[in-house]
Amino acid sequence: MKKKLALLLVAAMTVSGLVACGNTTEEAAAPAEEAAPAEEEAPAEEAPAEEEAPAEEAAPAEDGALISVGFAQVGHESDWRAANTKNYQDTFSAENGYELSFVDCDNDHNVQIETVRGFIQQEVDYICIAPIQSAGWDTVLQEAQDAGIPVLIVDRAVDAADTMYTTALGCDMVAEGEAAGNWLAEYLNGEAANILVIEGSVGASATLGRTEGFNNIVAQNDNWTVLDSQSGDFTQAGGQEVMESFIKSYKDFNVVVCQNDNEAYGAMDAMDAAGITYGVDGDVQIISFDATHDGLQYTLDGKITCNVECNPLQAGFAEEVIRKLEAGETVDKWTLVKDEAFVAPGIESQYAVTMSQEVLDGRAY
Ligand code: GZL
Ligand code: ZN
Repeated sequence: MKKKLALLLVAAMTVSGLVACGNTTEEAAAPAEEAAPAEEEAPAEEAPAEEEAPAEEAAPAEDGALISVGFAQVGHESDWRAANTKNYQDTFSAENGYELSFVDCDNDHNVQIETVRGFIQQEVDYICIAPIQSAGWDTVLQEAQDAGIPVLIVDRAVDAADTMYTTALGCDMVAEGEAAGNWLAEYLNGEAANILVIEGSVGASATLGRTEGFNNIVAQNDNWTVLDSQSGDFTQAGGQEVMESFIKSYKDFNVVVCQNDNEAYGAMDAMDAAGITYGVDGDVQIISFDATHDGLQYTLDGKITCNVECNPLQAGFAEEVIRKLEAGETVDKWTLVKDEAFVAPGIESQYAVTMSQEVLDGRAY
């Protein structure tokens, strides 16, 4: 919204001989306009809807105009995603000077592509994309570039040249997979492992990276066997369904790797139903990813033995980039969101923090 009005202003000023500001993203100070209604977050159970929220009086940023940001979010598949969504909505608020168009793309790549096209037509100032899958982005990223709209790739990665977007930020998923593997090697201390893997959503960089990283360490341990590796789509139902099928096919497994906490909860339900014991005192060690609050509670309780964090509070990094671009500064191509790993009480590890109530109470999400 701001862009179109500002361009008109710039045109008017140029015609009248006034010099307009140089930077493409630096807009002439458009008068504080009635904030256009931002799309409300699609309620989790429905398909993403672009409902018109009632126009609300928004506190303008210092130069009087709201910065419009379109955010094409993966979906609402996990607790991690809910924390990530809330963090963006809290950060890109009207009182902070933003008009956020948020769309929950419900884990559907085609919906996500069309959502980004919608932001381009809307002429938002910035587009944030948390890509559901890594492949298939070149065309729409080119369209955004042709429209002169900076694109931030957030949380997950795209298989596109980094000249196709302004910046990317997120965790190092390969490092997360390797952290899980390194901890397991330390914990097993030479013992054999028969491993089942419940992968995340097919084609997601979080899945690809964690799988690659973990397998890098599997390759270093001759007495480890990955019996099977199936996608649980980062959901609890998916984790339970895959674990139930694993239990039918495999008897002698002693490690289950779940690529996020919600899958781990599903896997635990399936093992409970089959009378299979897990955790520090059980027959099966569970490795999980995300280290959400509930995931770390299970780790503190010794049910999940190792939990590799992936920090969802990333909106601040995105806002910092936008502020720099607004100020005409250059930005890094990549911002790493650091994370660490946690292990159940009683386990000492060079790769992970030993859980305690104090550690859990000190977590921000
Ligand atoms: C990781 C993120 C993943 C989480 C899952 O950065 O993309 O997606 O691990 C979420 O919980 O669904
Ligand atoms: Zn991560």
